[in-house]
Amino acid sequence: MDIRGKKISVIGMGKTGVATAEALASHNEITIFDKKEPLIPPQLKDLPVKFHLGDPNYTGAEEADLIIISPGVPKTEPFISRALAHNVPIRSEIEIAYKLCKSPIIAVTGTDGKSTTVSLIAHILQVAGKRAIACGNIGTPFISIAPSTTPEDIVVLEVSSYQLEWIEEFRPKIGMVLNIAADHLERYNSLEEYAFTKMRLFENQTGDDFAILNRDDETLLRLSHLVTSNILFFSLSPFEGEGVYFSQGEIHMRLRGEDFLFPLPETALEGKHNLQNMLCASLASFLVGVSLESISKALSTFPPLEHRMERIGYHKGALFINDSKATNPHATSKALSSFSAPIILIAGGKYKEGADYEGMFRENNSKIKAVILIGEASSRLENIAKAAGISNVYREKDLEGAVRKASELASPGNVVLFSPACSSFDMFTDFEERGRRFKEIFFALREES
Ligand code: UMA
Repeated sequence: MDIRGKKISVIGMGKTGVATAEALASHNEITIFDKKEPLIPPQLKDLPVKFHLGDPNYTGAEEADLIIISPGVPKTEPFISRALAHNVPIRSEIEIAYKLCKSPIIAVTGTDGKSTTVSLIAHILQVAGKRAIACGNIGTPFISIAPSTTPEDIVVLEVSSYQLEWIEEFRPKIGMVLNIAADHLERYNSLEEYAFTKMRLFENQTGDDFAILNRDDETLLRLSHLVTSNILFFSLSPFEGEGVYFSQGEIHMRLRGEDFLFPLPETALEGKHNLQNMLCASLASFLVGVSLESISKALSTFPPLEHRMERIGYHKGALFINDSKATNPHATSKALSSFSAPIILIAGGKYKEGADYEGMFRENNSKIKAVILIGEASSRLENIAKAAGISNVYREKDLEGAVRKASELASPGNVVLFSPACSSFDMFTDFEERGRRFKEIFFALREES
């Protein structure tokens, strides 16, 4: 679809909607709709953009040639059926950005590890002298960089299931799904529907493209028949077939029948989940021509991201870790499994319906010394933790109380892990604000003693 000159309704005036309006305003008639009344950002003030704010019905949104929908807007909003009844096409921002983009795309989706993997791939490519641009769900909307891309750049795009709901031709050169675990079940009717949405990443790929899938993930293995491009697997154990695996300290790749391997260097990334992220980032980089030597060098120089297993320091001999990005029990479980030392876990926030909290506590109960809970989910999580065999469970009214309690309970050699397993929206704007607050409290506490 050629969108120049079209009348477009942009739904949502967050990062996506603002970037979409900015990118398209000079050639299109744009109206932005938002159910709330956010402040109009300065970058839109001088553009020929109309605003329809504070109307939860988005009245008139369907009177357009095209609707571009923000990821946070669910498919159940009634204006969507009105628009479809009027044959008004609805697309996500990544679909429109894809059409404007001149670079090959490496797209990364999955429940956990997306941002780390995207940043890692971009880092490897940059170390190898390539022009890599990390964007998408990681925080910079794809459409904000797409118009200025060139065929020499490589876009490394973090994609959420929300963004895949309204694609049409979006086709990454390399796509990868890292894992599937129960998440966002308030938006999807089942885990299956969520997983199918993620697999849409591959729906337009052809025999010229690559699909990288986690062989250790049962759901992905089962859904791999949906892929029509070249499938490559990654795994933590050796397997026959094309892809990448880890064995005896080495990363092994097999491509077109040829074997390549290199020793895993010392890296700042901890845990099995990060090893998986390194495997698929290495494979994707190798596919776009980066040497094994450059990959190894880049793995050893990659700094961990803020709010993801971020070591913030020691207090009373205990190591404090900020893993605020862990917004579901799957991510927290992985964080817990990264340590052998006794762990004081600070968790809680907004409960994720349908997610496996019981499994998270049960699988790790022998190493959890205490659990400190905050937020809306705390009473439900307390019952679940106790039923899973954890006796030391405390509830605190806020994050500061939780950090103080953790410091009281901590002994030298312990790990205090802030990995909430819940979203942050009951107490904070987002996981970043939550993580920053955790760090502030930690540093203030250390200062006091
Ligand atoms: N809004 C409506 N109607 C709705 C929902 C929202 O009008 O039904 C309005 C809100 O009032 C607000 C705006 O839409 O003004 C917000 O839009 P949005 O929720 O789509 O958020 P953006 O600011 O555009 O950010 C989005 C992603 N947010 C979501 O998917 C919820 C960001 O991912 C992403 O970084 C950004 O685009 C750039 O691509 C965040 C996220 O939480 C980090 N993602 C989820 C995740 O990672 O689990 C999927």
